[in-house]
Amino acid sequence: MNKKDDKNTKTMMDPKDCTACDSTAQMITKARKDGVVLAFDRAEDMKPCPIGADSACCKNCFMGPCRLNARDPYKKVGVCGATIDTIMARNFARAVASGAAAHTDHGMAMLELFRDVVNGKILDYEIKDSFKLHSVAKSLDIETEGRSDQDISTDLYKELERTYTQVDGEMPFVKRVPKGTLETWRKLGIVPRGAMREIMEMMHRTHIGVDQHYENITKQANRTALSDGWGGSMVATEISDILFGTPSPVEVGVNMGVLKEKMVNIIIHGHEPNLFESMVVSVASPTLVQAAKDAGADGINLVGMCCSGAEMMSRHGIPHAGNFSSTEAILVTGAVDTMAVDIQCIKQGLAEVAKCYNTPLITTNTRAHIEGAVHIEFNDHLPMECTDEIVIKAISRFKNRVHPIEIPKEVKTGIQGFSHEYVQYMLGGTFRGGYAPLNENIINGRIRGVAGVVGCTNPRTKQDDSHIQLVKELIKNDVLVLLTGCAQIAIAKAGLASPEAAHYAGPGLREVCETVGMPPVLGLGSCVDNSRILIAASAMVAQGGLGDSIADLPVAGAAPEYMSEKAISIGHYFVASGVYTVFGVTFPIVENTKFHNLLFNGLEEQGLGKWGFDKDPIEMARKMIAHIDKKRKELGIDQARERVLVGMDDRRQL
Ligand code: NFS
Repeated sequence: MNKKDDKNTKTMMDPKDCTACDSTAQMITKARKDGVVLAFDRAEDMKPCPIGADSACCKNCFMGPCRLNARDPYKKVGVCGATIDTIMARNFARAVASGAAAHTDHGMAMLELFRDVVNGKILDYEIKDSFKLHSVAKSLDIETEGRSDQDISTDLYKELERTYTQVDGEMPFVKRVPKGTLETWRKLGIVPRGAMREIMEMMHRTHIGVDQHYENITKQANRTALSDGWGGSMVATEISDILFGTPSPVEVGVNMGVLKEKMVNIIIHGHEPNLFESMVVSVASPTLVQAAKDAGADGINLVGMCCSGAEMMSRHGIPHAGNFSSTEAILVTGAVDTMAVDIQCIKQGLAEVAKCYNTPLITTNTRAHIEGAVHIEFNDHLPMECTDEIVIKAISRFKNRVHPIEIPKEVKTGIQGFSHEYVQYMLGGTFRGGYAPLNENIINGRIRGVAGVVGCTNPRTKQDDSHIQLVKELIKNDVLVLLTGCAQIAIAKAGLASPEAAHYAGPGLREVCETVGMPPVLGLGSCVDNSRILIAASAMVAQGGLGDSIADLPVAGAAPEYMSEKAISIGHYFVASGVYTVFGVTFPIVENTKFHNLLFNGLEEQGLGKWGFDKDPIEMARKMIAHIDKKRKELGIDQARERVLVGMDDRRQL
């Protein structure tokens, strides 16, 4: 039962403290009135286990689970003798392996689709971006001159398959890694081979009685994470661009106000673009549009949520209804006629909430069924069979709507869809495309540095709030911000994705934004599209003037509201690529231990990046800016300006 009794309702947290998103707050209030429980309330109800939160417990075998005391971490060991460092390193490494597996399996699904499009077995999709096909092929030294797309694609498939299956040697996209970074990886023995091998070895090593040195476990965690960033995730992004088109800037509305009371509202939530791409075709079908009209609707309204939403928003300008923490809340509007999902970040709680509002929740992927949801399997060979049926279910629900509708009004319009390719045209012009202007503006100090702000929202913290505060603080200090995933949606909802938001930026960044006509934050797409940030970082190194490895760049990363293992994998591949990366909410490690010291200092001494942690977004920004300034100093380009201190007035405005 999903209802909560009245006596508990009184003690609940004020919705305004649960989220900075007014629409979501409005729906939390309504849900409570309707007696429906959302993740925000479940989070209040379920206090995190303190031993687990510190990663001081091990359940990798059945002599345990063993619990060590985080306050006195070296006092005890597990039954097998495992120390706190071994236990934490194993738990951390398994999170990396799980996150990497999610991204690489997603990438592999895209690669399989590509293979069958190329060999003619799948006819409903095609290669939309031949230019991108050629540029990816060239980056892997595949001959393109005078060859057909078909031949290039066949070679590209064969080459990229190695990303997964190769047992020895270096992964294909390692060719894109800057020289200095690659030398460090080779010296440390962490160049990824094939993702399957790295993930398998990671799981093996973390089995009871195998790898019991935290440094050696971390070494394999580095390699596993890199097989995600420069492997599975990068394949997912590049192949999706080839098949569906490389994003370029597009104006899009974001937040729950994109739902339309008089239309059949369909939400797609998940991560793989093929389902969504097929939905776009289905909702345009004249027969189905007519069926919707016959049911009394003005038409069909297709919107996205979470990462597949972020990807479709960036690629095609499809409206986006909200990020991870809003997926249950939006059902409370009563206006969602169907929510169809595929993989990742799909809360099981959606099934109960959907039931309360008579909304069909449809699972579509063979890997992800949910008890209580309807399963309509999506098949790349016959995609419309599934997506047409989803539309039919939605029309039928529209016809039989029984719940009163309450749609929050908020919609913020901004510019999305900044692929790394577009960034170079935008800054360099069509004829002079390149990263020279970005590097020049960094060197002359107009842009202090670049920050990637990425990752989830988490009901353990006020939704969107840390993202907004962090990003405002960064741009105010002339740090250009690149966004992906749910962070991108949080910032879009706050109205910071429009060129007018340049007035929040410091004078240098503002000047660049106004000259180019761009917002001070650039949304790059979904979480697998973090690979675009890696490519942009490599391009900055290749352009010259900012060192010879990613670790030399005045850049930093953050995931202030993360919650998933995928985010740990992303954070770790940024660290292993040379980036200082700060997480918020919680960090699953006991402080003042050897493993903690390795992640937060030791890796940097090895020539990689390092981890940071802070719950306070302003402190987080301070740490990132201090790191950027340190790198500027090391590069000898620190003559630029002092940091702007944010006054009380500014903080109040935030
Ligand atoms: Ni990323 Fe996307 Fe969002 Fe977090 Fe989940 S949707 S892959 S994991 S919650 S950003």
